[in-house]
Amino acid sequence: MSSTTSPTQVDHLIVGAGFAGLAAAIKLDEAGERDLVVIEKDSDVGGTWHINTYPGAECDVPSQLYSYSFALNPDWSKVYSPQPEILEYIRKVARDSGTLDRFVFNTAVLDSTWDAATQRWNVRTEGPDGPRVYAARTVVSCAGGLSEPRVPEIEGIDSFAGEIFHSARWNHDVDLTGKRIAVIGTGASAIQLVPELQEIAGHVDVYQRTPNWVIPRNERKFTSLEKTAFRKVPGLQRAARSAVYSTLEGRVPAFAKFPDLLKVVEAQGKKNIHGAIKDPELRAKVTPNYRAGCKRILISNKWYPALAADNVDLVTDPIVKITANGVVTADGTERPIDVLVVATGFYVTEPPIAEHVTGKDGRTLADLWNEQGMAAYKGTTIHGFPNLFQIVGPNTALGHSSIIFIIESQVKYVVEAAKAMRREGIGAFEPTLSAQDEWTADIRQKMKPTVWQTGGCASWYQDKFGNNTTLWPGQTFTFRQHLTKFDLDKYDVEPVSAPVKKTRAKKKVSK
Ligand code: N01
Repeated sequence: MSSTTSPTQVDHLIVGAGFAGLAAAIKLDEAGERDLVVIEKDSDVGGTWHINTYPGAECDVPSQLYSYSFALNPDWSKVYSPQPEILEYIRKVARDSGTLDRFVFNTAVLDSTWDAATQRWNVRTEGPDGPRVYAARTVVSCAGGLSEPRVPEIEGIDSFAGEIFHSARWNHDVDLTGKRIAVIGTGASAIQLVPELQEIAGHVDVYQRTPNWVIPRNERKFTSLEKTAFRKVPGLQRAARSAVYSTLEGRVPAFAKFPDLLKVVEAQGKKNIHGAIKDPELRAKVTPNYRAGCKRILISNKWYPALAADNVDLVTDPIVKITANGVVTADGTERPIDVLVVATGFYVTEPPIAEHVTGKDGRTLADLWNEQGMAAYKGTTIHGFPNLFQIVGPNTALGHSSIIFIIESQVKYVVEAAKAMRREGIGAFEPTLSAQDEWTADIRQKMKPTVWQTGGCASWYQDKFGNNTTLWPGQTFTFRQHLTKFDLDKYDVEPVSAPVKKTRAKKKVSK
């Protein structure tokens, strides 16, 4: 279809086919909201778990909880699942859901513009069949907070003559055996991939700007008896999931109100360092000088042993430039390399996608958020951007538990909103500015005593104004309580201006 033909009318356009987009499709479909399309820029479902294929990629949240509540999986091989297993899980849930016929792959959203006259979003896409326009009653943005790789702006990085790639865009065509490799970054991705590289590379230089607290990973395989019991004993797996949930929630008071309690984590981190590293200089280099939890607490049994290996150097002198052949640090040393891996994270607080979303007064989301930082009512809806839902929007990410709990909470809110639109004959809704401002002010207040604000580190949780616009500053069940009902009294609402297709609820996908 060419862009000159009339737009495809659709009730709900979901952008992204990761955990969030798939949950939105399944739950809207179950509620009878069948007229939906999921646009995905990649070739498959899975989102971050489809894209992040770097060696050693695994989840750092136990899979009993890092999975949908409506699709428990008794077959997880171990406590923390590897990326291929999580991807296969998402694929299976997608196949079983009966919604895949409405997924459009290899298609990018170019821009989305609110049209007040039709009470629809005009969403331009580009896919294998060329450009297309959808006119959608609602847009559910599930593009992910960690999807746009951030490549560091280091002088000369474009002049590097060897292979260079980001951890989230791994180039599997490059044979790394025996190579001299530099890895920039020591975050969650780097601590997983460096031990894998150490085993095969000739030499690895790890460039660390700030050390992280890394505690042991209590990993183990599930026995076949456990898997059978999860499958056969009613309620057992749900009880196991609840136990993981409660353990992780039990940590919230330390993060949110009493950061000094996190000294316990620091003791675990120091023990982890001392167990693997003998060299006092290296021990000092990897020991953080801020409160644990201020940056994400990482878990690994392999990171420190890898740093202590003979073929690995941890470089803490700042990088000043990159040449055709290597990396130059402030002390003037140039370390030659064949391959440069940038494990430098993502655009989180200034998501590039916001530049392509234009609200009702003609301003983009990026214009708005550049001025005042990211903000959304309940992390989900935005004043001036009617009928738009942000899944994993501002202040919904977690430092302690499974984001899938948050995703399911937000998706419930989307479904409740869709029902309200039909029940009340609503054509357009947006949160009132006062509701959104009150919500944001409350978050800022709650954020003040948290370790993310007081812990003495710089982190990507904070935006350029110094506000933590990324994390939810409390218990996840509180977040869920806030989103159980679609609270119409907090919204400016317009009646529907054109007839809307009928719906019929269908049987739930659940096990
Ligand atoms: O990215 P990061 P990530 N020069 O932003 C450094 C999730 N995740 O991809 O700390 C030199 O954490 C930067 O240094 P500093 C998880 O939510 C989950 O590792 O800013 N260094 C840091 O060391 C995680 O939090 C899993 O001083 C530069 C690193 O690069 C999120 O993804 C696994 C630099 C970036 O670390 C992001 O993790 C993996 C520069 N110019 C990831 N710029 C699970 O297991 C940046 N750095 C579920």
